[in-house]
Amino acid sequence: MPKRLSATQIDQFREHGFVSGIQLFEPEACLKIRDRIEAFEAERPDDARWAFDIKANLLFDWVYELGADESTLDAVEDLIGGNIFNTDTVFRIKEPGTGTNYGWHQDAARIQVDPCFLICYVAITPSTPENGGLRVVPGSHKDVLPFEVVINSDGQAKRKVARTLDVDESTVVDLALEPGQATFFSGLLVHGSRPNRSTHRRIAILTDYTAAQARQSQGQGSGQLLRGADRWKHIAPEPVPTGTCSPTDAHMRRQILNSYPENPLMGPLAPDDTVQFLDDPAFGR
Ligand SMILES: O=C(O)CCC(=O)C(=O)O
Repeated sequence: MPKRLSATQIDQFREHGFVSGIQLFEPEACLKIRDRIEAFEAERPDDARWAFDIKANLLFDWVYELGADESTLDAVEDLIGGNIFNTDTVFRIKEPGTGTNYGWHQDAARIQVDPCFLICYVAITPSTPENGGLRVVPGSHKDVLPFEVVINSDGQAKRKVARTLDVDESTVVDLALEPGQATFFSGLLVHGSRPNRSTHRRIAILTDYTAAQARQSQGQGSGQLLRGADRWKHIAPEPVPTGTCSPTDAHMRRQILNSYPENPLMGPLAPDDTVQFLDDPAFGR
């Protein structure tokens, strides 16, 4: 018996690679989340850039808790089974009138994960076609599609990313969400989003949920086991943060990213590459 989703929603995820409009949090809870985000930005403006990016779930106790929400995990369990890791949470904030956008991509293009992880995109503010909400290509999750690797220059943290080639724009679907609603989509679904042309911030939080038995095609991933058990040991265990971006948490995140540098977001390491991620420059390496 599914725990949270209907059989139709589960079928839709399998067939089309996504299911959207799942209410995970109440709008009031989203206002509190937004307050926390904005309080951190006000107190530590220089840190928000790196702390809200890769594995923010290792830096903020409340981000960890959000990802571990039981009702969210019930939906995740319906889609990937009951042994669940959080392998990455990121904030994706688009300021009004800025160019930040995400070209067409499959997160699992450069490093494949078998079985593939799913991504939960939760809208903290409304997420609409006008403010650069999520857009997807239904049914594109069944294979890795041809892509090129580029250094992105579209307003995000600079890193190598895969960009899917030859997307047929006539097949694209815009997914509008109200605060607290989520889209669950396969890490292989082609998706992207355009700049925010509205007069308000667009805030979304994205979490990758990975089944404990999953293996990466290259390198070893790491994650926080949120539900069930891990008898496979393919994914290295990560600790839970103790504060809100304390020096201890920041140091722990750096150690994890240096120890397990190859993951779907950071991509494979070429022999002459050095590990690259945004961090507090004051720490050194
Ligand atoms: O926030 C968005 O609109 C999409 C983000 C995304 O696709 C990504 O971070 O890989």
